[in-house]
Amino acid sequence: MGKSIEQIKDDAFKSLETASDPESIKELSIRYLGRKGVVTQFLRNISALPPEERPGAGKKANELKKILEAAFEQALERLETEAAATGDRIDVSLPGRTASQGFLHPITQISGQISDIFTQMGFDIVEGPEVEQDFYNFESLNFPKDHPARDMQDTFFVSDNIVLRTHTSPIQVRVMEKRTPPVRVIAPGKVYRCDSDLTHTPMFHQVEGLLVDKNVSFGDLKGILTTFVHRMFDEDISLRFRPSFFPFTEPSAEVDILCVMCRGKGCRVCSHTGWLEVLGAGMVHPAVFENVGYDTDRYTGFAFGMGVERIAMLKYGIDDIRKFFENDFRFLRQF
Ligand code: 2NL
Repeated sequence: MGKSIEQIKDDAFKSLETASDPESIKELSIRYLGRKGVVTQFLRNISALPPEERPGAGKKANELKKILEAAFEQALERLETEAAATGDRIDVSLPGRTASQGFLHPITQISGQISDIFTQMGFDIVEGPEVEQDFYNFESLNFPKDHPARDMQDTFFVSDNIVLRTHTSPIQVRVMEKRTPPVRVIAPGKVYRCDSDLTHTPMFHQVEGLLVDKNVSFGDLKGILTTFVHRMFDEDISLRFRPSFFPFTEPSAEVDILCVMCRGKGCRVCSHTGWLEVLGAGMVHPAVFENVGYDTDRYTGFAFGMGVERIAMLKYGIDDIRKFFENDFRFLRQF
């Protein structure tokens, strides 16, 4: 037979003296008391001893088993108390790790600011489908059948009769079908055009507005848009209403502001004109009112539209629209 119980005990205590961490104490416990451990093997081999030695050896081995169990447990407890008293305490003076806070995308922020300015002036926010029927996107808005905007080049066709909306005007047509004047709504949302360069992306955001009532004049349109521009950009920036054309308004105008970069002197941003185009607008064309069943003798109205990316680019002096869609955090977190 191998080592005596006394030798095993000496070995075990010597090893325990040098064990300095919980891992090695657990290993020792397995080495001596585990299923294939030294003490366990000893007890198993007792039957091989001469009969008269068996009771004494069995008793001693069982005692050693109890002694070692207690010794290992004590050693573990001692290490834990030491650790708690020294190394592993929490250092309450360490600076904490701050959780980074999320923020809205700049386009969402600007779109929200635009909506806020108009809701303060009594406009309701309305939404509608991004996949639209030809009637709501073009026909009802007085686009002739052969108008270039209907072309494959500008419009994403889903089928002959179904398109991705190219503006948010169809939302307002749907509102006019449902409500009788007075109507005062703004329609923000995503729009789609087959176009891609420095200032165009295939999807962009638009806010359109519509006001219909008795005796609505072009002067009312100028007042509302002047207030909007002053709140959006700068309380005393100059505006300019320039004659233009849209199928759905008559008369139509494009609205410019004095260049925010050079204040009218002429620079690269305003292509040396001194002015920046921010909006399109006009008095709703009678044909549009007829298409939704409004009495053109009783009601007049104005409408306007703007690109949210364009407003954001002018406000922040950004020259490439694609920056809004690249999701580069270093760009986005500046706003
Ligand atoms: C632009 C120009 C405009 C409208 C949008 C409109 C809507 C209805 C009836 C008549 Cl339901 N007009 N919308 C009117 C004039 C201009 O947008 O430059 N948008 C980015």
